[in-house]
Amino acid sequence: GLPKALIIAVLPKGEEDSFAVIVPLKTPKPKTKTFPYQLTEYSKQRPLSAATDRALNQFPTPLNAENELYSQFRYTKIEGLDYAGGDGTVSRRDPSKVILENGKYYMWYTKRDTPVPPIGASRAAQATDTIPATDWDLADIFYATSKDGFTWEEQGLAVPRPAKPTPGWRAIATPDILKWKGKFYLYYQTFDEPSGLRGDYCSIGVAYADSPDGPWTHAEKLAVPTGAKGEWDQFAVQDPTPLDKDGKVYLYYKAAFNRPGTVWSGIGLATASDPLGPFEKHELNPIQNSGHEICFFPFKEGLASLVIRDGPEHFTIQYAEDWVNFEIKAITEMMPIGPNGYIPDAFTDSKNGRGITWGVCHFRNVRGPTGKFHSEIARFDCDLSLDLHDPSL
Ligand code: AAL
Repeated sequence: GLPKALIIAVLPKGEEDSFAVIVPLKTPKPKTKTFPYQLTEYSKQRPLSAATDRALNQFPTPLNAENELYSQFRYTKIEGLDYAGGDGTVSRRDPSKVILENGKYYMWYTKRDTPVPPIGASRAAQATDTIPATDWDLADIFYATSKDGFTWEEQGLAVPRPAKPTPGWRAIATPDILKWKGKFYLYYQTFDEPSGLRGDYCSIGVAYADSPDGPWTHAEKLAVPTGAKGEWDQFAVQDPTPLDKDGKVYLYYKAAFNRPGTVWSGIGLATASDPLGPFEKHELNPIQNSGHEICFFPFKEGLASLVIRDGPEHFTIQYAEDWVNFEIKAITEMMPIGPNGYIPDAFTDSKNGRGITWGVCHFRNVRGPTGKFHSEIARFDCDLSLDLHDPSL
């Protein structure tokens, strides 16, 4: 007839260590404690389950709204971009960071405008000069500007596919922007075969311009080639994401290693003293074990990262004070796909990154009225800023 356990609830206002715990009656009462308990102190007095141990002793920050690097995400359809009535022939995806220049927001992205929708990676051998294999096959880099980040106007082609045999002649995709000493650099994936033929194989190329409106010059030389045979990034280097730190270009990229076969994503870092290279791959690569498309932004003295989709740590937000050794700071949900932020301090090397409140991403497999699919760029909003009330954000 006696109860087997007591539920102790400790809920003092404002105490981070508030908790409720079921204490079996056999457990000797902690002698010294009066409320409020310090949870970690108390936990030393009896054995912990693996899960409680992780929660109390291994996660360095609270996984809740008080955590600066925790956020959920809100999505808004953007106005002004046309998708050919959703017939699958026009697709936009994988947008760059948003930058503010000449009083306008700019973004660059993959645009495919082909006579027919893609036939799929598994049928890549049947792709032709006009029939795309994947959504980003036969694509070029376009750009759009906006006054408010919600309505965008496409300004046209920024970088076209170069002529054969220059790398990227088949497709260029997934760009990101760097502003460096008053000039602009676009990094993107270069494909020399239809994506899907052997895998999603590509390298990283670069183009440069004096103005965000171009004209852009596609550098003949690759910025970041794939790794040598047997290295983790031997098949593909993707999603280039440039930032600057200590007078160097820090370029993060993904390699879906283990391909062909199970996709096991890793994120690497390559650095250079000049945006056109040569880039040196970091000795600790891959520096993240998870993630797909990449979104990094300076945060305090370090670098924060949205870790999305693939890998054992997907759907987390991570932080590396040294920009190399990342730790999980938050676990979240419904993260943006293919995102990049509006990062006012992306290129200031301030050592005091302020975070982000919005950016752009894409939605894949948007179904049109005739049942065909394409990708669309959307806006996301979040709360990953230390200056939420700063009107410049
Ligand atoms: C995206 C990105 C890269 C891939 C493909 C187009 O999710 O990771 O850009 O190559 O898919």
